[in-house]
Amino acid sequence: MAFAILETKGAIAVLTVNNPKALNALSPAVLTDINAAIDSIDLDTVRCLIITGAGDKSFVAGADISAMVHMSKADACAYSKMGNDLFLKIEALPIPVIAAINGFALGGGCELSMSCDIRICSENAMFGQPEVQLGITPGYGGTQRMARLVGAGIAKELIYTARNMKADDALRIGLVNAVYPQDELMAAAEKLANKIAKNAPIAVRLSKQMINDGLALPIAEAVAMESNLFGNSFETHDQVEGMSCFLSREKPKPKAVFTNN
Ligand code: DAK
Repeated sequence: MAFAILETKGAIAVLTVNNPKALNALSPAVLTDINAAIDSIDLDTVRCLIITGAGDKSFVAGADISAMVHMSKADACAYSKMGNDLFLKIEALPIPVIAAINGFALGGGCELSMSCDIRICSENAMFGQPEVQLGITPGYGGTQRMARLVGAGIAKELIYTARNMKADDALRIGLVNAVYPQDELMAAAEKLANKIAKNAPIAVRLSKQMINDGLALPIAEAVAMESNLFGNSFETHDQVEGMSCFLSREKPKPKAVFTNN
């Protein structure tokens, strides 16, 4: 049985983390299968990826506690690197990634969602970084991405208290963009993904790169980087088509297959 299922639907793909017996917890085998599924995405045709969890109870209930219980310090570092390398790959994937959070997003599950570009969730979603309750720290980027997404004060409260947070609170602090009834979540995720997929792919990819790279830079360097990359969307099919169609009041047709021009 694959612990990650990849389904392509036209210009979008859906990756389902599939370890339902353990509420989709991230064992090393699950991480390996997610990694392989990500590597198998055809980035020439797929323009947006959705990540969700199997079933209607859990997105991902964290790193697999049974796999960690007897780990040495060296094992723990290797396990942390395995997850961190994967989450960095998701964060840097050229196409946007939407987390469709359909239940528990705890520990490594919350961290997985934070490596995605956009988070939306179901009404029963539950977020948290419970690691300090288990005698460990977040190990898949939680201390870093949570603080960047919702601010250091709220991130510190959530991480130090290990408390769980419901969907409406996650919406209030900006951890998720929207909350839907469970049975409407995937349709909403696909609608959002298709809206992104309809836009010029080079411009969308560049925008992702600019936002991600710029967040790590002082503002003057960040806008200089934006100016440099801005030119890369010019002289492309979609720039010529998009602008000339605007002027002639026609509907632009972005290219079906990704190429560098
Ligand atoms: N790992 C392993 N199994 C898990 C699991 C997890 N994180 N979460 C749930 N399960 C398993 C349960 O053991 C149970 O298995 P069986 O007993 O049926 O065999 C099954 O899923 C169903 O769970 P429950 O029976 O507990 O279901 P409930 O509805 O009663 O409760 C729950 C749901 C999500 C509230 C509860 O399962 C729970 O509290 N789960 C643990 C949540 C958690 O603490 N997650 C954070 C894990 S720590 C690092 C690398 C990574 C990390 C840290 C450091 N380095 C190496 C430095 C990340 C750490 C984490 O993510």
